[in-house]
Amino acid sequence: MARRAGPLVGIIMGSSSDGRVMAAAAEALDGFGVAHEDQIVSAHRTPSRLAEYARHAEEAGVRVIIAGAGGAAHLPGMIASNTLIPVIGVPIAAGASGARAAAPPRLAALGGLDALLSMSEMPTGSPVACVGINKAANAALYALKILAVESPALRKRLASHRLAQHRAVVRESERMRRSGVRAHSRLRKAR
Ligand code: RP5
Repeated sequence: MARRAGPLVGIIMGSSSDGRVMAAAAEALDGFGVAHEDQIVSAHRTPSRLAEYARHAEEAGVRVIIAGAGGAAHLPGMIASNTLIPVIGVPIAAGASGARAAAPPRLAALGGLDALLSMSEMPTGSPVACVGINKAANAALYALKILAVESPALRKRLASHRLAQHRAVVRESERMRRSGVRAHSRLRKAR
């Protein structure tokens, strides 16, 4: 895949209150130097904008869309039904993690399970890949794997990332082996 100016990944979310969770997707993509464009698109508050966004993403050459939403969370499914670009949904524990996190969570009654089921149970015809609740970084890593199919350079970076994860666990294990699990977890808490 040749280097280009436009965004390869479109990050969208139903509300600015989803931003704190979705920032983890942007952070992961930034870590790999992959360009993304971030927008708010609400399936129920801005339905016409949703269709416009799907057209825009196709025209801009976006290869993967990461869509985060909470509650009934129809954003990823509706975007998927408007485009052929693969969509990865991030179910958000709405109200629990947003800008108003300090306020009593209004929509967190189902703890994100509502959004998870809305995305993973898309009826046959318009599939949405779905990560765990609030797992925006995983959505980005999955998007990177999709992009890596066409990019040997990105594939290499993902392989180094995997090796770095492996080494970090081995280092941590060695520390635990020396100190024992009780002291190790005390140290971890103190860190
Ligand atoms: C959904 O409703 C959004 O994705 C958000 O998670 C949730 C709450 O939105 P706000 O009331 O915080 O704007 O559409």
